[in-house]
Amino acid sequence: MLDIITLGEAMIVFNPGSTGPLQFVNTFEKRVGGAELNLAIGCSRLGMKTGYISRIGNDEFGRYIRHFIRGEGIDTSQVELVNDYPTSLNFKERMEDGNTRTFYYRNQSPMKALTVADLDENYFKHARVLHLTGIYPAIEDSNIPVMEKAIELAKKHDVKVSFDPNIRLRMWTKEKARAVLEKILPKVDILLTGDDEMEVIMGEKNPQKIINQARELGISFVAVKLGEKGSVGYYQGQTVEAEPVKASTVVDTVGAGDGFNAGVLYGLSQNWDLNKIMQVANTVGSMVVRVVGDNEGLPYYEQVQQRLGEIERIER
Ligand code: KDG
Repeated sequence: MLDIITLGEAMIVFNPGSTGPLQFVNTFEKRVGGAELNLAIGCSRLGMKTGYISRIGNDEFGRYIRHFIRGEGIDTSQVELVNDYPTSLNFKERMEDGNTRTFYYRNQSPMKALTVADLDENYFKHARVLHLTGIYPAIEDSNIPVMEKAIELAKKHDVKVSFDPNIRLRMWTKEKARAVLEKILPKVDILLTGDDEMEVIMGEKNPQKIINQARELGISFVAVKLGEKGSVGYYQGQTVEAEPVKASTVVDTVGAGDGFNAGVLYGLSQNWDLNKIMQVANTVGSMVVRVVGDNEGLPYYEQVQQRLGEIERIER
C-alpha cells in the first residue's frame, strides 16, 4: 500500500552559480525539480510510502532523474523513460533576497507520451491519496483527459484527491487556468492552495471566503498558504490561523509550497489535530527556503521535531 501517489513532470533544474539577472550568470549547477516530485520527496522524507507516475526523456538527464527519485525511496514502477521527447529543463534566476524567476524549456515535454490507457488501475487501488497539481494540465491540453482519468480511478477506489493549483503563468493564461481548474475543484478532497491562486480560480483572495466556497464544493480539508503571513486551515468544522514560522535565512523560496503540502499530508496520515498539522506544515515550508534547490531543504521528520524543540539537536 502506498500512502501517497502523485503524477507530474520532473525536470532538470539549472541553478545559477551566482545571483542576479540570468543573462549575466555564467555557471549553473544541475539539480532536479518538479512540483509533484518535490511533494513526493517531502512525503518520503517525513516517513510516508510514496509513488510517482511520470514520463521522462530516455536520455542522460532522464536516467539521472530516475536514479535521483529512487534514491529518495520513491516507487518508480510507473516512471518510464521515453524516446520521442527530451527531458524538460528549467533555468532558475535567483536574486540576493531569495526571490527567483524560472525559465522553462519544456514544450517538447515527455509527459505527452503518457496517455489515459497508460494509467494502471491497480496502482490506484493500492494508494491512500492521489496528489495532483495545476502544472500537469498546463503543460499540454492532452494531459487534461489523463488527469481526469486519474481522478476517476482515485474516486473509484476511495483514494483521496489532494490538489494544489500551482498556477504557473509562464505556462498558461489566467483565463485558461481558471477554465480548466474550476472543473477539477469539485472532485478534490484536500485543497492546498495559495490565496492568489484562488483569486484566479474563484475570484476570491480572502482565506475565510475561499474556505466557505471550498466547503460548498464538498472539499473536506482546505489550507490557504499566505507566504510570510502563515496559513489558514479548515478541517472537520474547525478553522485555524497558523502563525508563520520564521526561516533563519531565506536563500531560495522555490519548493516551499510543496514542502508545506507534504507537511499537511503527513499530518493527515497521522490523524493529528488541525493545529498540529498546520504548525508542522508551516515548519516544513520554512525549512525549504533555507537551502538552495527545489527539494534539497525538505526535512526528515526528526529535523522537524528538532526545529520545533520537541527533541534535542546534537551537533557533535
Ligand atoms: O513548486 C516548485 C516547482 O514548481 C519547481 O520545482 C519546478 O517549476 C517547476 C515546475 O513546473 O514544476
